Amino acid sequence: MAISALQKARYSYTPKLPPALRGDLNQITVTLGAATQSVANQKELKELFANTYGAPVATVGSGKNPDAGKKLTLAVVLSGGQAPGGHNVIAGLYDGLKKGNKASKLLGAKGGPKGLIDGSFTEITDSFMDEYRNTGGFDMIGSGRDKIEKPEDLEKVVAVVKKHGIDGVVIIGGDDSNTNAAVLAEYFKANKVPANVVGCPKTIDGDLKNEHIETSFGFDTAAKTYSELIGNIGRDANSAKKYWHFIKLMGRSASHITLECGLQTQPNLTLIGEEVAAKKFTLDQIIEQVASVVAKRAEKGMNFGVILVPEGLIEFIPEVGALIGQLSDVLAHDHDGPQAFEKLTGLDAQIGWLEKNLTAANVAVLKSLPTDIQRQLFLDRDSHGNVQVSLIETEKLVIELVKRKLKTWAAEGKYKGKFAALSHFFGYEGRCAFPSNFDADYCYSLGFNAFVLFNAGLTGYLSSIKNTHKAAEKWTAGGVPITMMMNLEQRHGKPKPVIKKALVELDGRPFKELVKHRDAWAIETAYLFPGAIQYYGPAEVCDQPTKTLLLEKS
Ligand code: FBP
Repeated sequence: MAISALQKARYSYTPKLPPALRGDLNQITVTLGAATQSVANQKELKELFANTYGAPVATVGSGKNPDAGKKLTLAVVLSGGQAPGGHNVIAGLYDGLKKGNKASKLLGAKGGPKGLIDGSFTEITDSFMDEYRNTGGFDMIGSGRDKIEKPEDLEKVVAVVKKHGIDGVVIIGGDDSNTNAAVLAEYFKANKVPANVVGCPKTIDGDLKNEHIETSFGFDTAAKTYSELIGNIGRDANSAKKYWHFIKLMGRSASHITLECGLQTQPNLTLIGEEVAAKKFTLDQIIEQVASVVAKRAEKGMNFGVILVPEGLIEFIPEVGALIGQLSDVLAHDHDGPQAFEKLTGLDAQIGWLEKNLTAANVAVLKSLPTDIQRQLFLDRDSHGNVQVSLIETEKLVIELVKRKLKTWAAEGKYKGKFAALSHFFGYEGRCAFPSNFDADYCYSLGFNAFVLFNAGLTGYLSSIKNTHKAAEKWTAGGVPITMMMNLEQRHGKPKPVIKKALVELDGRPFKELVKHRDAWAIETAYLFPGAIQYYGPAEVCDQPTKTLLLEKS
């Protein structure tokens, strides 16, 4: 197989481990703290997770470990969207396992959770692993968005675990996938299946974080990849001086990526979904805000600029969020009827059906949106019941409505500029990049640490590496019980136990930093050009974590 020069060079990069995970495994031990509580709905969660609820936080440190050499068979699953560093989680896990006992085995579930349900595995060997060290993507074993949740699927997993003699399962996934990890851990315990489950926090969205999980892996590389592109666009805009660039960024509901990219590149406007929700901005108020920035720069002769739009913005606009919420409920409950929505052809028939099934207020909002956006709002929800915001062209919606607003202002003599807008969407471009040094090190550590947690007999835990805003020399390792991060949320119209999403906090330092500068950045041309991720060179260029992490932890 032909490989690029960088891929070849990255094969021999040695990821850094926290000091607690280095050296002799016989001297690495886990200590347990006090019992924990879930972040909300304690009573309900205690009942639902009767065997795993309330487990203590675990800390990895030095001490005698007589079980270090235990022979184990583990299965690893990549779940959900790609995030840079997934292969390194597998590498860390594999190296830990083989360091413990050469005869231990790691089975990779093919195509994500489905591979575990069907018992479809690839055994990971030295040569297979070496082809994927420090590379992006999830192509080593593949990923998927299937859930392990239905009783029949849980039973199938039990049969697979018994058949292959699996002692533990590592789920590498985001909030929904790790919710599944907690469900599986509970199911194993309740049914006396001698297999444990440990999760690793993955998602470019950055919304799986809390006191113990400082960041999800992939966020660092993805945000840096988009920032490179945004910086390049800013420079192009300032060179040509003729276009407004509207850039939608991935991140699902959370605006962490957009905020991070805003801080890294200083565009004219960085919209944050969570602010829109908190301040209950209507769609018209948002459009007014954007159009004002365009008009103010036009007064100074600058008919160009850069605006960042989080992909989840649409859900946070109160009137559109209410519409999406009711649409999701109505569509979730409407699979079989003879008049089912999905059987209707044509937008008019669909709107006609919705007029009978939605509130009048929601119908009015729906009708006020351009037809392309209406169609996109009807697209299938994902397997976890989330609307697929990456498929909704919010950046084009904003452009269209700003155009209308500027036309009105021009007719009233309030605006005399020229408005030529281009739209971009950066998402998939960043999910499979070569992991930055930060993600390469962080992921390898998460995987190695997952092995240590198994070795200590823990189940229902997420692997946790802390102090990540500092050099790896200062990183620490441990485990956090998944039930501790859970609450009940409405999914498919029913309450469901899930890991609580971490959205952008308006009193958090990263957002405050944006607020401090945004009036100046709106009018000035203050663009920064971060350039491409660097893998070799001085630490201040290659090993810096995100601004979000530095601001949150410093
Ligand atoms: P995860 O939550 O599974 O990590 O996925 C993140 C993400 O990249 C979101 O930012 C985006 O909205 C979604 O996946 C896109 O999903 P898909 O890959 O199915 O198109």
